[in-house]
Amino acid sequence: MKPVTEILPLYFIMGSQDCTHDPIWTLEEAIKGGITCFQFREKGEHALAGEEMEALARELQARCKEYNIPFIINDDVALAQKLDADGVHVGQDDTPISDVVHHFQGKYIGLSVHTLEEAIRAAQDQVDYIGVGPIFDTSTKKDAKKASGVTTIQQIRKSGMTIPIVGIGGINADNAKSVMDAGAEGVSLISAISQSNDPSSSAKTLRAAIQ
Ligand code: TPS
Repeated sequence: MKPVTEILPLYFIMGSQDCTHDPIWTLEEAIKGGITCFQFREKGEHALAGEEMEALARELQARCKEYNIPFIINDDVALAQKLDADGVHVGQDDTPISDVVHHFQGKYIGLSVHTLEEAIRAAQDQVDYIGVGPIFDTSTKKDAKKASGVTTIQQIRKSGMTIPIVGIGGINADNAKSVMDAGAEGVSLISAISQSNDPSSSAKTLRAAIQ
């Protein structure tokens, strides 16, 4: 397993509902452009379910394996176990984090946090990394909280915590650097790549922006 900080720099998240083009093509292009991690998040309106969802997950996982990119599953703990995914990412209202930590020893475990207090609890619960956001306004997650800018990341770092952080929410090539400068190990994003007509070049531009 790669050290967690190595997989965080350009963390791409996507489900079929987020894609302008074919999801498998989109992921392959994103990998070629230099993403460092992938999270499968099939959620919301137009999301696939059941066998169709699982078939897509397996296809995407195979692409990740081919290129040695960690394959993380959002929220669906049962699917993560069934597919032996490399990790799981959960939100504050999903499966209790202590259960996830217990069942996924040796896998990457991520948790979404919105505040310094939630970050402190996440570190106590021994999650491997936190997704802090939304940093900027996002139209991708329908129930997203209010954008906080990079303030929460700065507060977490000011408090002395060293837990690995990815910023998320409305991140693009123009604002990615500000997230890194605030103290994050990486940026996590959906639409900046999933809605691109050239996901490879979008990923490349993002990589350059965070160097
Ligand atoms: C690593 N989350 C917060 S904002 C957002 C999502 C999915 C939408 C971003 O879309 N951190 C991690 N994974 C998660 N699933 C979340 C947080 C939750 P866009 O980049 O299009 O604004």
